Amino acid sequence: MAPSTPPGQSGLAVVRLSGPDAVPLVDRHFTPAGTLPAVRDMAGYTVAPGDFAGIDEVVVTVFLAPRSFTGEDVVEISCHGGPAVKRAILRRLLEDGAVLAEPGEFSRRAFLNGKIDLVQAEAIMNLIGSEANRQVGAAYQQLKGHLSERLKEISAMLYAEMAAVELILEFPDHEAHDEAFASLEKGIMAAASELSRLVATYERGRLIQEGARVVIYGEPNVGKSSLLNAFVGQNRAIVTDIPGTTRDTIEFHTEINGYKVILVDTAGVRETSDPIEKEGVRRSVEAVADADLLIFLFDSEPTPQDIADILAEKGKNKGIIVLFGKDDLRDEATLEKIMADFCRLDDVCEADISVLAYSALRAADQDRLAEAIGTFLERGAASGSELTVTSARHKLALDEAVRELEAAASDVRQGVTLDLVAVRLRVAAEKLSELTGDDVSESLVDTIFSAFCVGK
Ligand SMILES: Nc1nc2c(ncn2[C@@H]2O[C@H](COP(=O)(O)OP(=O)(O)O)[C@@H](O)[C@H]2O)c(=O)[nH]1
Ligand SMILES: [Mg+2]
Repeated sequence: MAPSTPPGQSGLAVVRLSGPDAVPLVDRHFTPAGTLPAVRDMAGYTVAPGDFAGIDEVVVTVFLAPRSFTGEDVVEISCHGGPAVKRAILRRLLEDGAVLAEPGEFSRRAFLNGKIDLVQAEAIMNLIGSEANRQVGAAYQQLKGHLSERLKEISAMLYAEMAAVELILEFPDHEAHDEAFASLEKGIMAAASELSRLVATYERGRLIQEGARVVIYGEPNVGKSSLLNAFVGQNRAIVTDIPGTTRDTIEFHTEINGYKVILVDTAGVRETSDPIEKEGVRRSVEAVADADLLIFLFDSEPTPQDIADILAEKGKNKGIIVLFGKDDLRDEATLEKIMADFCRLDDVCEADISVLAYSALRAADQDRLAEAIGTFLERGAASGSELTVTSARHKLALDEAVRELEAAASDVRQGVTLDLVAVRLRVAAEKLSELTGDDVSESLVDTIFSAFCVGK
């Protein structure tokens, strides 16, 4: 048993019970309205309003095993969401023998009872934790079982190749021997390339799941904190005209084009003897290293060193937006000259860097910057709702499976004994089972479900 809604006040709250005693437990405390049946007589998927132990007017929903989320009998009590109401109902049930659920226990039981696999259980957690639309989309794809299905198809390919190995081993003198080897290698490579395609989606999957880290970078006093504040819509970071005001990195979570974006304000990078500012500079450098997209902010013209820095970061596969800030202080001719000078540099043009004029005082500039960030995020996005790997755990397992298969194919090519090939195929298949949880250690299951919230 656990409250499935968050603590505090709300219109309604849900207390959920799962297990063979769920129905008799609630039955003992619930009086249905009018001529409605008692909980023990309710069919699965039915609801009844009534009185719970003289505490509150509630609505009880019954799900009977195996047709419930956990696969066990489940009863949900929707009560009014007052903290004292919830406490009283929970206490009454606890006194009557109900046990409080661990975090993720309902999902864990659903997994153990075969209602969902591990990928789907993790998808539920991601769905609950989603901050942006794309996260919801990717998690829901996985919850619906699309990733699990693809993995099952690929596993089936591997089992077919294992059978082919057995066949060759059993009939070594068969005349079509060479063909069998060629087809075996082709089959293994086909499975490997299917898996590689999934692995390749992780680059975007990570961006979707973890959010894009967009780091504002530049010298002290160019307007970095003002830019963050303009996005937040309030004075989140301290802004003064004293260089070196920002000593720490400040993060703000927002959503652009449905993507989770973590906007990071940094201390300006400069030589300093102040130990606090020094630490700030160190953190800025760290933030830059972790960035997916860097906003280089200038209030004047970039120097050759600045341009070298921009190109170096671009080379590390980061997106770059160059902003000529405090543009309200410039006249148009100056801006045109700066832009022209900057864009005339061949290396810069080739590097495909967005360049914008910006003022923290102009709302339209926020929109244009958001659009430029959005364009970066959409880069390489597949059209439609392509299946995406969003978990590092999944990516690692897939990587290992691919490595095993590539080694197996190369073994076949080089005529290494097929026993070894069979072992590699089995290891690869096990990696896939580890992903879905068909073949997984208890400690991994514990780790995964302990990250869940209570009541799910
Ligand atoms: N005119 C103008 N002043 C700005 C703009 N952005 C920041 N400032 C001013 O520049 C100074 C430094 O800003 P701040 O955001 O603290 O810069 P940081 O050190 O890069 O974080 C402050 O006095 C701000 O008011 C802008 O777009 N236009
Ligand atoms: Mg600042």
